[in-house]
Amino acid sequence: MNQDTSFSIPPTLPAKLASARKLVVFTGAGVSAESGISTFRDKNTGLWARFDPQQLATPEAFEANPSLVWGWYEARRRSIMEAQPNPAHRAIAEFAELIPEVVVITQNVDDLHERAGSGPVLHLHGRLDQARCFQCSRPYQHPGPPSPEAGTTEIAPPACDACGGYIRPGVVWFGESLPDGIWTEAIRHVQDCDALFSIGTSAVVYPAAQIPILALGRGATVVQVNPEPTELDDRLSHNLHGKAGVVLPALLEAVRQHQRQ
Ligand code: BJW
Ligand code: ZN
Repeated sequence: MNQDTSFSIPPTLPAKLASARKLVVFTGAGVSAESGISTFRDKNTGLWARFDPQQLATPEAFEANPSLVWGWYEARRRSIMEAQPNPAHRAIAEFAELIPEVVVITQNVDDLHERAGSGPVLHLHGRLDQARCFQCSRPYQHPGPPSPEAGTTEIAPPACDACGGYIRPGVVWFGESLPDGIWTEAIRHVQDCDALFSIGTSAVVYPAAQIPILALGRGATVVQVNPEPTELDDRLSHNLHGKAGVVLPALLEAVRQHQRQ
């Protein structure tokens, strides 16, 4: 079956969304896949199929080999800088024209939601362009784009102006807490929403994966958009199996049409 076209929008869904007061859009790597950014867990193209997360995405890995980790993240920072928002990012931003309050909660470390015009955007796992000191946490401003050799070789991280410590990527590694206040703010929005989209996430990383479950618990309309099955399938009544860049514009148009009637 062609997964791009296997979804159909349940007839009652546009009306439910059109009457929502607050929509939370929860996203993962799949929403940026059509912009050319790798997901993590795809069996063939995912980052974790090609690289070992224990050697790259933990504080211990950075302490063991800071240049390996910094060089790898600089290559990813470049691929994000070169990428453009796709129709899914744009449709999500346009939902703000139809629903009074729309909040994006993303696990992604790219800035494609912001570049598509969404706001506010809460980054549960940080942002790759917001580096800071590994020792004293002082924010670090990248002087420019990554060097062309990023991705082909190890690159020593810059030193912190304040304490001389290594600068680290602005992301949340395994075993680390989410950024101060962001998790609390995200939960506050979820507890207050009447609709939630869970888009392009395998929903296996905690605590982020609790977000759709919490929305279900409060009786919100929860819609999942994903071409593949996920942990959430059995719990949700609205599973739109397709690519985000196809499903989201169609869903936006269906809600628009309902509001015009
Ligand atoms: C498409 C598509 C298209 C493709 N359209 N869809 C409870 C139980 C077990 C373990 C734990 C637990 N609690 C904590 C843990 C440990 C750990 C964890 O969850 N481990 C599990 C993996 C077992 N969690 C942590 O360590 C977290 N910290 C923590 O818990 O601190 C304590 C704390 C508790 C409470 C409050 C506050 C603090 C930190 C987790 C940090 C995760 N970091 C990473 C790396 C970020 C840096 C980097 O970018 O390198 O974040 S891991 C990686 O996974 C990344 C992602 O944000 C995250 C989620 O992945 P995502 O987005 O779902 O991507 P994929 O690849 O998994 O899925 C993509 C999906 O898209 C697929 O379904 C595709 O089908 C789909 N798709 N094309 C739509 N076109
Ligand atoms: Zn420092």
